[in-house]
Amino acid sequence: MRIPTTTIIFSVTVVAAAAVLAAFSLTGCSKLGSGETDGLSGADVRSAQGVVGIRPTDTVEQLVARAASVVPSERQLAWQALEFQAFIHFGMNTFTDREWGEGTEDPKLFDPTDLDANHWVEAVKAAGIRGLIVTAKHHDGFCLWPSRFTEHSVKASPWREGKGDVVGEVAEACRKGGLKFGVYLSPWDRHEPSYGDSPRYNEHFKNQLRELLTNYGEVSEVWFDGACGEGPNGKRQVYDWAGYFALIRELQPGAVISIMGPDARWIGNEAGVTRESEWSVIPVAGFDDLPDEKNPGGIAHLNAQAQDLGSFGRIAEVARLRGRLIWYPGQVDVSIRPGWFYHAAEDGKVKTLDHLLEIYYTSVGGNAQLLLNIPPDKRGRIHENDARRLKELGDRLRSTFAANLAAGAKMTWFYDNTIVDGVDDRGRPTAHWKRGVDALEVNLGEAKRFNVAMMKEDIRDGQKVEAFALDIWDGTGWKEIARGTTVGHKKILRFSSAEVAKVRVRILMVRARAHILGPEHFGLFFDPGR
Ligand code: FUL
Repeated sequence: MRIPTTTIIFSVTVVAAAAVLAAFSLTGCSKLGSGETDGLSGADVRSAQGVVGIRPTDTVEQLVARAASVVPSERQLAWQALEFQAFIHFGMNTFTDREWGEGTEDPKLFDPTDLDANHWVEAVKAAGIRGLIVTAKHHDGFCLWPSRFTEHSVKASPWREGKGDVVGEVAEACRKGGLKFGVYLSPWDRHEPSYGDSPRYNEHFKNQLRELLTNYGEVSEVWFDGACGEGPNGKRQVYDWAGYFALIRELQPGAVISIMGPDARWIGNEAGVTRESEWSVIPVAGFDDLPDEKNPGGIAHLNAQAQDLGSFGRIAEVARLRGRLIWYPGQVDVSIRPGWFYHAAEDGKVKTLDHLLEIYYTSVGGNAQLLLNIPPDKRGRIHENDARRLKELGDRLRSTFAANLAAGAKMTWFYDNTIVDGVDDRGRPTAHWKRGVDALEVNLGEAKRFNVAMMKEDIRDGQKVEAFALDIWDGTGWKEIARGTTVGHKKILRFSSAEVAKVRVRILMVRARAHILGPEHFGLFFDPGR
């Protein structure tokens, strides 16, 4: 819903209605009949606030209010705060120089000469990464941990004389190094004989999940890949998604289930490209969170590759069919090299620093989480070229974001030209919370040079901003230097450097009065490399 700041009377009316309706839907009053809006299909996979029903009879104001009322679960909040994670593709393909194995590879081929998970952790931390997800089992079915339920694993390899456990070493290194730890477990398994005999394989898969979720301490994310290359005459496996989700919720309630799961959605490509407007509030024309194998990009009823996933127009379109609004933030998975696995032939094709910065700014700075893949080589080490690039990336980000030039600045919120003040228990201006904000003026006290601006919404209360502009005071008047659409968890803007003492954010369109912009929600920085 577009609420132009110039038409204050209209916006006040809509916002007041929005606030009332938002509260209404949070207490469950907006729910449709007969459990349709539960969004819980067997497994209790989504918190009540994370789903709100929408229907053809909803008015524009009701839809806006419902959209503004959807909030993340605690696990999604913690996950969004991570911002930047490492994906580690390592396994049989590393030794066969392939991207997809057949499942028939001899386990004896798996023999890293110098595997050191602590080195992986240190290499990715140099980039500023906060979590790591390892491919415990890729499509070829070879397990990086000594699963009791198959012989096709590290147990049958010469590595550490068959006594090694890559998953265990990685989990331990992450804990030691202060990184979150997650697992990728491919549902498609080209080795396991029970694959295609649906109940038997589902049992097998759950057994493997149970091992991973009970033997390695805290698991913060389970990444379910939707890929399956069986083809028309291949095996047909009906996955027990509800059963998998229930098991994860039972054993690791804090773990986010990504891609073929309810908590984080695939961004829609593997090139590191984020939409200009990334919404975490997504309308879906269905009432369950179960993935659909025909749609490898995530849960059914959602085409994760569509350009428009969350605009108000899209919400209205889905409402006509009846559906739900869910909190479903995006994750950008992309490899530092062309392939997901290590290939010596790609040693010279590590993405440039500029390319990685572009990906970082548009994903982390575009309300999405960045999951950057770094594939260890046959030694079991991160190749020198990749390690060097990770360090360069981290150095550049650290030198840019070390000092927030707006820290300590005098911030003034304007609402209908009225200055508001007062602070609530979360440090937010109270009057601002009650009455909304149209603009934030930041007085730096003296002229400072910056070329990067950062904004955040307090997403504990949802995502509301649809458009905003950034102005600088040039001594005589305000001059617009940048514009953005969605904000969400984080928006970062880059522009030619300015040296001024005063800047202003104008909120142009909101779904409910934006209650962003506490001092920790706005920053100005100088990127020395631009
Ligand atoms: C895809 C897989 O087929 C690739 O091998 C890789 O694991 C990527 C992250 O997901 O669907």
